[in-house]
Amino acid sequence: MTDPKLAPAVEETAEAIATMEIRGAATIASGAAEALATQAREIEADDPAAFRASMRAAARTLHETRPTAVSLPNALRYVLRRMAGDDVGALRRSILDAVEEFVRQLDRAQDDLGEIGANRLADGDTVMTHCHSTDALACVEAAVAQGKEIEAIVKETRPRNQGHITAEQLRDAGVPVTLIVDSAARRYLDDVDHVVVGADSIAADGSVINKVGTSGLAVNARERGVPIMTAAQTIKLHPETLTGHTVEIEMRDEAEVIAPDARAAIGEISVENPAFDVTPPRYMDAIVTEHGQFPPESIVTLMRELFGEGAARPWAEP
Ligand code: RUB
Repeated sequence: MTDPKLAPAVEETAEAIATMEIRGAATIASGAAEALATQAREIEADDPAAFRASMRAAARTLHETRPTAVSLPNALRYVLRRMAGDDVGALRRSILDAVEEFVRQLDRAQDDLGEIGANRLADGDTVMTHCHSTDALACVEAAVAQGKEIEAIVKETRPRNQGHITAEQLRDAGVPVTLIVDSAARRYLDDVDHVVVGADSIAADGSVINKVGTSGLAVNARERGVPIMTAAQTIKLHPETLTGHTVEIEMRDEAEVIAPDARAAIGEISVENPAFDVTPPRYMDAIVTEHGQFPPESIVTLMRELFGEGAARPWAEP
């Protein structure tokens, strides 16, 4: 049997996720869902079985791009689970409806968690950020919309400097921004009232998996007595950790850390480039979701409520 055909947009989205043109957990989730919608719209299938197989193939291609970003399988699972119908037309409609609902929920979740996170920030606060998280920014932006004056100290976040995106978006929101190198974070924590970070995924024990450097920042914030919150929609909760699986950390290209010629000039060295790290729950004050804020250790209750049915992998079915 030949492999089902993929819509060009699926390949393009997969490439954009792999190269991080589309990045950040929530944006990856909505990008992948939209790609499934395009697949459903554009692919000609002779019968329901061929349509279903083509949707699963599209989901597989998307899933392989950044396999440790849990929002990606959560998005694919949400859409494929709702694929239903006796003919191709009905199946197609079910996918398009599911994607529309998924993206709507994602937007609403971010607005809702932004309001909740904003309540933790006071007028006149200075926040420190790490990397670029749309969920974390939603909290700061909502605080500004509430009329609070907020300033930001933004870590550049090596190796890819996503802090620059944060700096630009905060400037656009009217927030005064000071950009610092990552290693200056502890020095500037003395000027900070609240650290706000996002999450790539959250484990059942309340561990926060986020851009590498988050755990060191959290430990330093605790040592300086500065509260730290993670803003994370429930799409970031990692259902497989409910059954004891550990979270795999994505290792990225070494060339992101050092250019090949500079590396060659140094001589024989090895280079490691983990994309994320794990912050144990004891270093995080709160996880803010669209369902409210939780001490990290109690996030498991919410996970059971939302993912009680487990973590199927519908894209892996033949
Ligand atoms: C991005 C990162 C973000 C989370 C949350 O890493 O760690 O903090 O993904 O983002 P990368 P959001 O740049 O490697 O994707 O809140 O936008 O979902």
